[in-house]
Amino acid sequence: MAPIRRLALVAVAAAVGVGFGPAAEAAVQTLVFKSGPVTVTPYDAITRTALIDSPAVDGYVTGIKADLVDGSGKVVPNTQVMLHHVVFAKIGAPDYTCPGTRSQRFFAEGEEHYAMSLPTGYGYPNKGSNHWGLLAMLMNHLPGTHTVWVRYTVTYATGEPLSPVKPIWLDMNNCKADPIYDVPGTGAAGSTSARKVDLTMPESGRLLTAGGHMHGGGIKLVLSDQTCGRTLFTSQPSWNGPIPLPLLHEPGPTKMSSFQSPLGIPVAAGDDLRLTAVYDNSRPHTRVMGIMIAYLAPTLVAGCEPVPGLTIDLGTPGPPTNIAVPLLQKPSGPLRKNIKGTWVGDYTYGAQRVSVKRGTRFTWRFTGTVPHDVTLVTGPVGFSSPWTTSGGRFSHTFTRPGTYKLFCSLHPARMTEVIQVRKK
Ligand SMILES: [Cu+2]
Repeated sequence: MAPIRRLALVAVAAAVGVGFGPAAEAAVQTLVFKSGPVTVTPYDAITRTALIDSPAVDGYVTGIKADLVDGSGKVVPNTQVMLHHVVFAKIGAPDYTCPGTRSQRFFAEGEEHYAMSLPTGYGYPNKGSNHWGLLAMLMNHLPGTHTVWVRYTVTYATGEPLSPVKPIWLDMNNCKADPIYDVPGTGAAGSTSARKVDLTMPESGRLLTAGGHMHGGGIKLVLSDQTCGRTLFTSQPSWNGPIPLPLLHEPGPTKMSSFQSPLGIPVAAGDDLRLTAVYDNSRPHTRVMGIMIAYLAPTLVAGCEPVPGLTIDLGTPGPPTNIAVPLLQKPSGPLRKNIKGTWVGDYTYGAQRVSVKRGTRFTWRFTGTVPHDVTLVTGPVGFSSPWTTSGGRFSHTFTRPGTYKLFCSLHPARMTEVIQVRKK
């Protein structure tokens, strides 16, 4: 993985009297930080974890957003190098829904470019001694190798106590670094696939803001309070905006709606808070996510108090676009009939053209030194393997006949395979 390093503070606005106790003057600063450089080879995806700089004095994060920038500080758009997703975490602090990791996820964004902003008077508490880490996944849509930095802009309040908020991370398979799953896409036109995750609220409070993250094929993310039998907020995807070319995966939403509310959505201790991710199921969508991060201000709440009006940053939501991703590299080599598996090496599949009978259990044996996967691009049923290195294996049973076009989602322009599944 990436070298772990402390990185330079790029710009700090003037702050007066920071860190001198209650008498200190209140100040709000805009802090701009950069991660270390990340170099991405042509058409490849890359993941990075790194320790990053954070505010040097005690205070509160009241807003945060992130971008990719080039060496001159210019923003790099999604159509060039895509910020698939980036997750910020406070190291050593327990996460709300995944306390075992000792890594408190407090902000995330992706292709939809969510910017978190808390209502006045609230902040995410941070100490100058805290350490931040980031997990980023980037994808290069350009034919050349490019080096980029994750730039993050933090609005930071010091010198006055704010009401603290706690970030609540909800996703469809919590506590995994890569919280993905596959939508099989075996339903009729108009059919959907829903997954859900539940959190029994350990305390009462008010949700002040939340943003969502979905992938291609996403219809909506629904946050509900099952105890009160009501929907609290629905995050909807927008699909307008330039499509990054060449297509290296199914394009994700260009925006997900978010809300902000100074009064906050009341949730009581013991309430069953549920996040439901709804995807189109009329065609496969592989490696999808359903994530919401909501910010809770703990306070006394009676059961099922009325939900106040929300300020919603809606975007222009609509149904997911139907875009078929082609294989960028034509699978080559001899047609291998009725084999039961193949190997996956660095940047190639052993057998790239395969024909098997329905019912065949096919096994990929990984031999590469860098992680690869097997991901359905188009075909009768969506499936994918985890990122795997040498010694790992993955099996899939082909129950439906048809043409399965596959690639490695990390190296989609280099590693392709097609499996023809015959009725007999
Ligand atoms: Cu690969």
